[in-house]
Amino acid sequence: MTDIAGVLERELGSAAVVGPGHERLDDYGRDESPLPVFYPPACAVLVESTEQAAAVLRICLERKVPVTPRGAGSGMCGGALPVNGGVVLSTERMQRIKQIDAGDLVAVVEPGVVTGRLQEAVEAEQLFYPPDPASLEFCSIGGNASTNAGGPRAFKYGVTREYILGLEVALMGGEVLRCGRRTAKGVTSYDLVAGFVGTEGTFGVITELTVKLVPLPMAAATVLGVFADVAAAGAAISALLRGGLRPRVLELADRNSIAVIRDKSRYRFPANAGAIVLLEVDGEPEAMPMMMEKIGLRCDELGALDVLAATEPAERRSVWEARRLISPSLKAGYRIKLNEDVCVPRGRIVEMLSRADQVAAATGVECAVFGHAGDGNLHVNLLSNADPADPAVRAHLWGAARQLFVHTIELGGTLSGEHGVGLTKRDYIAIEQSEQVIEWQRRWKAMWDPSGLLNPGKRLPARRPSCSE
Ligand code: 2HG
Ligand code: ZN
Repeated sequence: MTDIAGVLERELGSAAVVGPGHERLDDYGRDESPLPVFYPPACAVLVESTEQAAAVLRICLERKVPVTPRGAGSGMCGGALPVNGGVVLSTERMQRIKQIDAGDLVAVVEPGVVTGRLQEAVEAEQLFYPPDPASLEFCSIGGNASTNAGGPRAFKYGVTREYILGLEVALMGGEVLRCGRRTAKGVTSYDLVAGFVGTEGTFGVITELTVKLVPLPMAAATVLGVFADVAAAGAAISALLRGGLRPRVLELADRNSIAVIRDKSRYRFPANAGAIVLLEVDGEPEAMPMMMEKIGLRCDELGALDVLAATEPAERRSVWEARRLISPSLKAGYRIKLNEDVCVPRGRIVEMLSRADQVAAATGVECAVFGHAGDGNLHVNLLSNADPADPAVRAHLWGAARQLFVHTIELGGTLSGEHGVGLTKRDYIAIEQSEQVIEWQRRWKAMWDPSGLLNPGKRLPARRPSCSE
């Protein structure tokens, strides 16, 4: 067996390699996946340049060692886990913002830049990078591109894919490819960039990104509508969507999600709060009061128990802090948090909420639902305090997830709106996609990675798909 850590240390220097015996090595065998899983790598390499990333991919191919790219490790589907061991190639040290160009409305960045830091840097120049995954304080832009991350503001501004204009990618074997453009429009090539965005590091390792920026909205305001239950909130969301309102955010959280943030929020939720709808608008400062009043009145008409309108930055920040705390608070409150992020067509949101209820009732699994309801993208969290190591417990929860997936597909939806497939959804993909579609994806993957050594075991089921864990 190759001493791959030793080889990489000789080529790249020991500072770059987290090898056997290093206290941090185990960290690279975990991520934020729902049911705790651990796949120890032989070593992790913390590259600092494109050349180093390319060298790792060359050496791994020469030595036939699997290599798994990793950003900040905030992924929730095991996409960055080295399931076959080998090398983890981490871009966490590639943190340079190389350029922010207000004239061209682009930024050029390295993949390890934390998304929230990029946002602060561009906002200081009156520019805006809209994608806002809930983990924006620690996730990185390379990981966001690799998973095509979403976030609340995707409702108005779209997901990460819409902001990636150009990429530099290190390919298996060490070739470096620059593709895409810096222009607002461009149709001269097949869309190679789209091929790397959202493919979870299975085609190549992103080493530089040219991202699109937009002008910073001059003002924003947040409205929180409190409803008696999730059915009332869902109906309100559908009515708001049909009424032509165009907030930048349209989120929902149910009773169990409110329960975990109730004590952490500055806003005192009414005792009978069964669901909340969170809306945010942006635009000219003068337009804010009128827009907020309109939304507030509409929420009242739709049966809201209470409406909070927040314009002050501190007040808005506290609403958002509470929203972003839902996921970590559920994680802290339960031994198992199996979080799915199904997405249905907008017209089926109310039905999907009731299907989630049905799954909870049929399986007896506790459930919290929140997320980007305006996009039809619901984080259905299946929760349990049973022993996560017990195979029967895991099978029961995955059985509930499977039911949820089947309901989602019946409603014309998709298994993941933003978190990805990685490892955890790989064996359920056949519920959504035909064998023909899966087979074409296998061929596409084989074009970029004929050796099958780059992020193996992800996204695509084995040739005979099985739909159990
Ligand atoms: C969010 O929107 C994240 O808060 C996490 O996508 C979702 O934990 C979850 O289910
Ligand atoms: Zn989300």
